[in-house]
Amino acid sequence: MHPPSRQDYISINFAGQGSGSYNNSKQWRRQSCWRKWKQLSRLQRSLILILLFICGIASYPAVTEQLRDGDPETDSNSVFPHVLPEAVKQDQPPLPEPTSQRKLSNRRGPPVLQNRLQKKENASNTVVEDKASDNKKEGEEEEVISRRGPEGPKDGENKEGSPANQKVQLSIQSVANWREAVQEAFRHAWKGYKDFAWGHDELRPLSKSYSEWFGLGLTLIDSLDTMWILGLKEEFEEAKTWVATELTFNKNVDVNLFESTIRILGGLLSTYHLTGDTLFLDKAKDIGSRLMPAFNTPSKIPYSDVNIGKGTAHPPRWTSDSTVAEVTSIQLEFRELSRLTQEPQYQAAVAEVMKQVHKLNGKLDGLVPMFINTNNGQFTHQGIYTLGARADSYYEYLLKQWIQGGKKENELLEDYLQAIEGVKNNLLQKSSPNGLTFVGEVSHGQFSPKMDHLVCFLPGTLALGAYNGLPADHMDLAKQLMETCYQMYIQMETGLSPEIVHFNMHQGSTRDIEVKLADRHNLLRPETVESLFYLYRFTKDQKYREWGWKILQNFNKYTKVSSGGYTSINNVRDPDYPSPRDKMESFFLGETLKYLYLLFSDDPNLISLDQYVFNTEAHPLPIWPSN
Ligand code: DMJ
Repeated sequence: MHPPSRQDYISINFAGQGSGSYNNSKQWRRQSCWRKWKQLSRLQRSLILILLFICGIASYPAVTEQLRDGDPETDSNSVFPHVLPEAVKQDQPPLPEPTSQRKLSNRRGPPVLQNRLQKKENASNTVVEDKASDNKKEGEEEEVISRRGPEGPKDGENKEGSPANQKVQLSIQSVANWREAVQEAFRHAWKGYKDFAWGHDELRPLSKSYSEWFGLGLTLIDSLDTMWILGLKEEFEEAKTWVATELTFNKNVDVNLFESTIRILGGLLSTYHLTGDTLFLDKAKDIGSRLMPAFNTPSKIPYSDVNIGKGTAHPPRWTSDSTVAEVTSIQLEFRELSRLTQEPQYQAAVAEVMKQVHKLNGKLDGLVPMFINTNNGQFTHQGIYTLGARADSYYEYLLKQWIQGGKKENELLEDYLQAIEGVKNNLLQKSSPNGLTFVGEVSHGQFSPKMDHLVCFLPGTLALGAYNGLPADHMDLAKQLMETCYQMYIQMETGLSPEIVHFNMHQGSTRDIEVKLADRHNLLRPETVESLFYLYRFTKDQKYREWGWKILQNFNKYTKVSSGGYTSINNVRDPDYPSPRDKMESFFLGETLKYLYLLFSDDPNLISLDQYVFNTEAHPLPIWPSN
């Protein structure tokens, strides 16, 4: 390639500006103005300069106002419609907005920054606005709440007395509005499911279709008890009719033992308990008995997959291993099925798994590897210890089985306590620069500062343990981890957490949380709002509700699809293009919205934690009465 000649340069420049003659005449005008300026006397020039200066000052507010408002054609809020057109029609603030609102919403930058700016600007009228907020509806609430509430710590601020730890006062009316907003969100999600995916497993809200996993109406069953708890009677009745008339498990389909246990068996059992309707118990017995072939293995550690029509089971094609979390997180459901049916085989099968895992070698201070072999019953692929994917709910179910059974099964408690010590000794670290407490992973003796969003179940589980008499420092740790999980949301540009984060630990880091490109998705997961629910129930600290409200607003802003439903997204770091994935997971209705509603509920008897224990899919099962 030859170097550009002067001629090339000029022609490129001209093309960019329109035409050569336009450029020449502009130059000519500039020269002629300069000549006239030079012909003026010094006094005349000074007077003109003073006048220009005064005009400049007078017009300053208008200029800055205009800059702040941004151009509605190019700012982030108007770009978004082209990305998620359906969502915007309904969910984005209509344009043009009143100036005061536009000032706030058009700014780019992380929500935490935007909120700080709002707070500063409105500090003087906070009290008046707070009172007014009591009568506001969902859309109006956002602005007011963000002025009052705690925000994520600025660098160096996540300590006692920091904004994140300030006491928050919420009016009864505000929280009632938040409950309504959750009901509204559920109805919206349900509308999409009903219109485009009725009776199928999952809604694909953008393509207005569905995807099938087991072909068992997964979202519908996962949602039953949520509708009951949220008081959505009409929707519940429609779904119940489908269960009564359409749902059959006599189908030649392979289902995953763990997923169908926690979502289908768990969902049916809890709906039976809440409603007393034996339809749900009958269906629970049917699916429960069809899942039992999974336990017919040489080791009695179950296979991952079962064909519920044929009564055969098998591991995945590529291995004879099962996932540790999967085989140890089906116990609450099968134990309850035995208690209700008085048929001991369900409880016996899952208790055998716990017994074997309790005795196994290969743990690190009570922490388990991720895989277990169905032939010899030994851990495999040893050396990786995580509280995230493939191990997470093992820890959750140790505690919850102990609670379910009336706190008598000491092996479960011992394993749980030892595992939490294992977490403290091996996985717990602080980030830099702000000292966020996080749970990393150990891989073959090496610590990795990686934390899955899935780990955010842990604050809630630790708090539940402390509430049930376990060491008080579990609650301290729960609070610290809760803060970290919230930061995983609020430090992202959309205010939604990615699937996985990495924490900085080296001195001189400028930010605590890093996200790899491949980890930027958000699947509408529940773990953080689940933990917020527990933390609020036990501490009554309103800040947890406010955090939940922020998260719900961000789900509404970036994942809601106007024709119905919510979608998982690919990129939580790009508010202009979050890149919808076109899938609404059943746990968004089964768990995320249920926990949000319970977080905002003022009635501690709405699923009392003295009477119920939630399975890992948020289906409440009764704590057994002591004999
Ligand atoms: C749910 O199916 C359950 O909460 C499970 O324990 C983990 N994964 C999803 C939600 O993220």
